[in-house]
Amino acid sequence: MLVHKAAITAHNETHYAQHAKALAALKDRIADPERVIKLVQEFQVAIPSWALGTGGTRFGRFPGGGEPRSLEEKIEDVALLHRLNQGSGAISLHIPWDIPSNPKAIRELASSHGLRFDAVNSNTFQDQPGQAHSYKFGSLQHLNEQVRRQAIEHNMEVIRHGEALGSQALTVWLSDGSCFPGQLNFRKAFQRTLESLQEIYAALPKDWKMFVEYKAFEPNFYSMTVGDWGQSYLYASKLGPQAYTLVDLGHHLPNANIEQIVSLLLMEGKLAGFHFNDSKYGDDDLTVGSINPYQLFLIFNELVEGMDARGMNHAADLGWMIDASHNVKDPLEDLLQSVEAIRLAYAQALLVDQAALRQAQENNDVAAAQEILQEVYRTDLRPLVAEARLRSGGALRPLDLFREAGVRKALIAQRGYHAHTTGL
Ligand code: AOS
Ligand code: ZN
Ligand code: ZN
Repeated sequence: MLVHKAAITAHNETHYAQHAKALAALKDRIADPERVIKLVQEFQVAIPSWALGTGGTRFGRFPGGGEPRSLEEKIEDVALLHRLNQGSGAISLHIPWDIPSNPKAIRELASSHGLRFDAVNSNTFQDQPGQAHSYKFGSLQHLNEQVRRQAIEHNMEVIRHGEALGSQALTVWLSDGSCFPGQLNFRKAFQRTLESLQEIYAALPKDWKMFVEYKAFEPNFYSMTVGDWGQSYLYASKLGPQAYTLVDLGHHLPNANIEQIVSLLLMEGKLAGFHFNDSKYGDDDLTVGSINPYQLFLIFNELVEGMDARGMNHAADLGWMIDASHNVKDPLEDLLQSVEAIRLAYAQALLVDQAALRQAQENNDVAAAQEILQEVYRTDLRPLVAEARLRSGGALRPLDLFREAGVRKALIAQRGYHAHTTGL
């Protein structure tokens, strides 16, 4: 482990006085800070295995060195994040990028670092070497029964890998769709996809969930077969109680009201959880909270209000995952920023005065409603999130410590500058 407990203790001692002062001032201003600290401590965000290396655009990739070369090294990286922030206690794998050769050893390695496996992801959006049939014209929607069979069996194999690791959910993201008008019969494509998903659903263990992720565009630019939450919801409803809709924040048409989508899916008991990221134009997969942190807060406000209305456990009842790609930042620094942004938005939402908001809504007091939301959004709650980290054994300032400890330099020395991660 590149950052020892002693280094975290020393770092925390250096920053403690300043932190304690900021925390005390904040505690004077807000209601029940202890509750927020405890809930933030419990709130863990899964790191995607495919985001530990440099992503890139279609024009190039500029790696920063020391990327994880194996699943074991990916787990080491997530363990390091978790050690620093005590908020990244899970990892989400993508098959076949991360097939564990020895699942028992991988499971033990993860649990020795306090990590669990969140949803496993299937991949029928790329052709793998030696694959019998191509996904050029889709996978679960394909006209050819043999292509569909291959994609169905791949998903079943992903479930088996997930079971061996203790995962309890399968995320299906399909790139299926069409690039030109007339290319596809929408109704028949939907029907074929549904039938394929039904076969996969039938193979789900009883305590598993299926997450159906939608995306409005890309790689097909005319239609996507799971193109929006309505379509995903249709599949999930027809499939049954173990199927849910997964919201990736970057998968909407510009200016979509994501918080409203979240609220209604939650109301229907069909919200799976999230692929968190941020975006300006499309599926940019940027650091969470880097472009539109207010939207993130509004989403969390709906989540907290909606989960409480259904008596749900905030930490355990939905899938909290990041889906990002890092082009110019160090991936680990970027992920530390993302987890911080998510926990901050959660803490803000916990402090919304829901009773006052309800009253403002019932009185059509629009100005008061805005004030209630913005009062908490504009309060700097970072000391609360830092306190949650501190109490769990993490660092007061994870990003600073990551830099002070020279983690990237050490990773480059260990793994080499040209180490290339599997996946993106
Ligand atoms: C693709 O745009 C989706 O966000 C999927 O979740 C995908 O599996 C993931 O981004 C890895 O490429
Ligand atoms: Zn995603
Ligand atoms: Zn995406």
